[in-house]
Amino acid sequence: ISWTPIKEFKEILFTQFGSIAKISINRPQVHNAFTPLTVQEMIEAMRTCQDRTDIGVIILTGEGGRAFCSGGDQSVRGHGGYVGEDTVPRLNVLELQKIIRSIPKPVIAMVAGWAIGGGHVLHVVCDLTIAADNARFGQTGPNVGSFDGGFGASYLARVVGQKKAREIWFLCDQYDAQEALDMGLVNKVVPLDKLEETTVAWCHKILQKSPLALRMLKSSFNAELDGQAGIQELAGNATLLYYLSDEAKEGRNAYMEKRQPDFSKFPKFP
Ligand code: 2NE
Repeated sequence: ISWTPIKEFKEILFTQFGSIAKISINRPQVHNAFTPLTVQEMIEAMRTCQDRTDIGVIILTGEGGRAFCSGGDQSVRGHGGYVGEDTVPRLNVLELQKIIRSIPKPVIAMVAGWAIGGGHVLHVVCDLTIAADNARFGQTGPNVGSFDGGFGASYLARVVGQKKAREIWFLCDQYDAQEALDMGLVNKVVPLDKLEETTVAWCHKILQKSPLALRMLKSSFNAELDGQAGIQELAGNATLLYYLSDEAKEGRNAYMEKRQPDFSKFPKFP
């Protein structure tokens, strides 16, 4: 598979293959732990994927085959957050989680090796996870003086159930790919050398589907769980669909033509 660069970044690779975008953390020397800059770059890449109408599906992964992501880089964790060049402590990975969840295109976590701590939460918030047989999953927060009580706790519990989610956080054990599959934490496990091929094949299947149907489904899955923010997403999609209709266009045209709108010809559906 020949990936073409979309934009050069310092701590991630951002490439595409047809309508598939790949965002890959490029810090294999620390098992792809993220800094504020890594996260800022991933946010920018996600926003680009959202805006580009030729991109239909996004793969999130890590370089090197030994780790997806090992969470926040503890060497830059300061007083109140992770500190970048601007010396401001941040937890901007929470912003990235929200974008992954709300971007109206499927996001697939492609996990080889470690998905640990905040890196584990990143795969949890992706729509789908395909794991290599060398993948290992877990949270470490209570070991290293951290926790993620947002999606990292509540959405994890929706995925694997309350008892298992509490076990994952309270014991900080590590789980292999088969255990992750058994608890519904991942969608598929494949040999490491088949990981990218399989993920791309899933992407191509998805790309054959109706993009609006996928968009509506993603926001529908979110709506039940995400309160008013979830309803806003689903309702935004309803507005998008309404704007495509002649009925909505009559309202806009009448306003622009400084006349009363004539909605009489539009059916009052049962
Ligand atoms: C992932 C794990 C279990 C792998 O162990 P192993 O033995 O295979 O590798 P090793 O030797 O620990 O790691 C290789 C190098 O990567 C660095 C290590 O320090 C080591 O560096 P050198 O000794 O070779 O110089 N490295 C790995 N993870 C790192 C990290 N997160 N930050 C900085 N350097 C890291 C093992 O490496 C491990 O347990 N890593 C730490 C996982 C962790 O606790 N992550 C943070 C959780 S908190 C979080 O992510 C978070 C949150 O809870 C809430 C909001 C935002 C973030």
